[in-house]
Amino acid sequence: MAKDKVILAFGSNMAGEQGGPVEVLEAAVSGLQQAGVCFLKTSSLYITPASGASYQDDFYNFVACCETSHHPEKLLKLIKLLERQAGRRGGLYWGPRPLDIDIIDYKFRISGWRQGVRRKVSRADKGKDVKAQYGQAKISRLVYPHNEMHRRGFVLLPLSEICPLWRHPVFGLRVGSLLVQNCSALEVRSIERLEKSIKL
Ligand code: PH2
Ligand code: MG
Ligand code: MG
Repeated sequence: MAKDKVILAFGSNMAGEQGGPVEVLEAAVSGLQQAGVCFLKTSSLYITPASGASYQDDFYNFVACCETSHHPEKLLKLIKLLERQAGRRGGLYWGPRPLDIDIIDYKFRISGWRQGVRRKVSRADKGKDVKAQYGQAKISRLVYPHNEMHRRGFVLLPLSEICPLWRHPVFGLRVGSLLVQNCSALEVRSIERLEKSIKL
């Protein structure tokens, strides 16, 4: 993947100001486009069981590869505005939400990951224990690559559809390897790909 691309992941599992989840997601895309974010590729829509707190409705998820000249802070501000406009309020951590937009990758750069705990690893260990090479991302508002995306089938599967060659900037692993290493077959099988994508 070229280095000036930005990857965004979208999710919705409840109705919002613009209608049902699909309408909310479409409004978010058009809000980003109006603010100068160019959509190069979008994945299919996926229906995914809610991970984390399972009592809630399934999510509609998709991933997009975009181009933007906005700085990360500006992009995040725009995302938060669109989430609020969709009707999202504080609410439960990992609770149902009309709109969630996560910055998965910002121009292949690394931010918010604790480099201080990076340790020397022997050649034999390389690629095995990623945490030994790079500390887990700290909790901060602006972290990229997203600090949990490498474990999430509902991000990795759509991403593998549109950017199969994408490599995680911290772990150096391709999206397909992350899927195989970190997601169970059961989880992957529970994800349903729809034959449609979000209208651009
Ligand atoms: N987002 C979460 C928590 N759990 N599960 C699915 N399937 N899809 C999501 O987008 C999602 C989730 C936190 O943002
Ligand atoms: Mg999220
Ligand atoms: Mg989010």
